[in-house]
Amino acid sequence: MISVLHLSDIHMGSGFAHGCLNPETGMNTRLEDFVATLGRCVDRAIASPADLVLFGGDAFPDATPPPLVQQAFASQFRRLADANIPTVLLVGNHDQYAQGQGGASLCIYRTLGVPGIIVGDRLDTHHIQTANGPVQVITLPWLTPSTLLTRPEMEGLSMAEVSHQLLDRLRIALEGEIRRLDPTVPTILLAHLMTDTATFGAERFLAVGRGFNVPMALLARPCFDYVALGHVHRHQILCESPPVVYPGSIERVDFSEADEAKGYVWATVKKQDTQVEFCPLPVRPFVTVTVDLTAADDPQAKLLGAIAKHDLSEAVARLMYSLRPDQVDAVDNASIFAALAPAHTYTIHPQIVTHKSRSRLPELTPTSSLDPLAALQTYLNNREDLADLATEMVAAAQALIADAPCEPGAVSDAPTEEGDTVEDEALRQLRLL
Ligand SMILES: [Mn+2]
Repeated sequence: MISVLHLSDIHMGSGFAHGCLNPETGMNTRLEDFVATLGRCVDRAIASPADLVLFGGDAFPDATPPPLVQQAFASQFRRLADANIPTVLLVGNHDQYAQGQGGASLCIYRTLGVPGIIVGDRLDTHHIQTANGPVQVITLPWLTPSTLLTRPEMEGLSMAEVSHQLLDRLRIALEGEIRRLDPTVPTILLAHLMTDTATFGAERFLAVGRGFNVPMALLARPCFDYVALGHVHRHQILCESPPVVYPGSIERVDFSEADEAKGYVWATVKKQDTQVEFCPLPVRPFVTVTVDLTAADDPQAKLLGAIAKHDLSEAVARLMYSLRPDQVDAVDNASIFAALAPAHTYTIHPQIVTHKSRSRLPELTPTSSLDPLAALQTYLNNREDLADLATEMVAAAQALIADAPCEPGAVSDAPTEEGDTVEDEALRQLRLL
């Protein structure tokens, strides 16, 4: 039986806007949060101890983290190396350089030859000797079309055809690894990918079409005793036997993760009999206070009353309220600041509602089932100011969605910016395609 600590999606160095400068350390408090939380995972691995630590990818928000962030990350994983706990660092989409070529930020660990640390930047099988016996770990980093297909092979193909080809190649390559496995040794597949059955937040709905989804049938197979995944920030167990698990991100990366429990997975891996346990981490709460003052006789009292209903202590808070133009003077900012003071940090997003203002289009709610093109068209129909650009935008979007063999999902789990509407999100996705 091999004890495995499986964590993923650290994204260290993101969300600085949710923090503030700690005058004692000169560091952003959110970086300190992420380091402390990663530290808790490492503490557990050392204390129990774990026989193996698996990291499912996305160490940083991008492939070029600043030295301070790189160092904070390294100093935690160094503790595992010092404790002789073998560790596999998988490369996620955020860790790869822009075009998926030329390595990743994590490759420095292999270059330095850090003992016990393995970098998974390609499909490969690693035979690892742990304190409790041998284990085989197949690493499957984030795939881009260029990983498995050459440019001439992709020419003239639609996104869907590229995905199809990519899956075929993946299936063959994975089969090759599986055939060479030792059937008597426990086997783990460590992969950074999106499965066809994973649940995303509604804010990611419009990212479909970019996605390269790996079918569960390729993962949930008896040749694997544990399938350790990364990429999706919401913890979920997709299959019981063998366990196919996303531990989720270890910290809240943005407000869309406000209601998600954060943690890591403790797995006891045995041939055909692996048990998993989700271990929650005590992370900083994200709290949104939303209040509509437009019908209030006493807007100030209603606003303060709404804030008082929430426990803001040590939270990353945001206050979103709407009011009529004639109510602006009835709101006293100083007392709002005082009411929000228990929060770790807060932002205030007032919205003045006039008769002429556009409200959210009912057909563009996060749960609407419009495809991205129809959503764009609906949005443009309601934006007279964009009329001159509308035809061009739709044509560009059509060309991008239908033809471009671009990086699938390269931004699919990028944090959405706060206060964005679904429409803004749709536009941003299209620009990034
Ligand atoms: Mn990812």
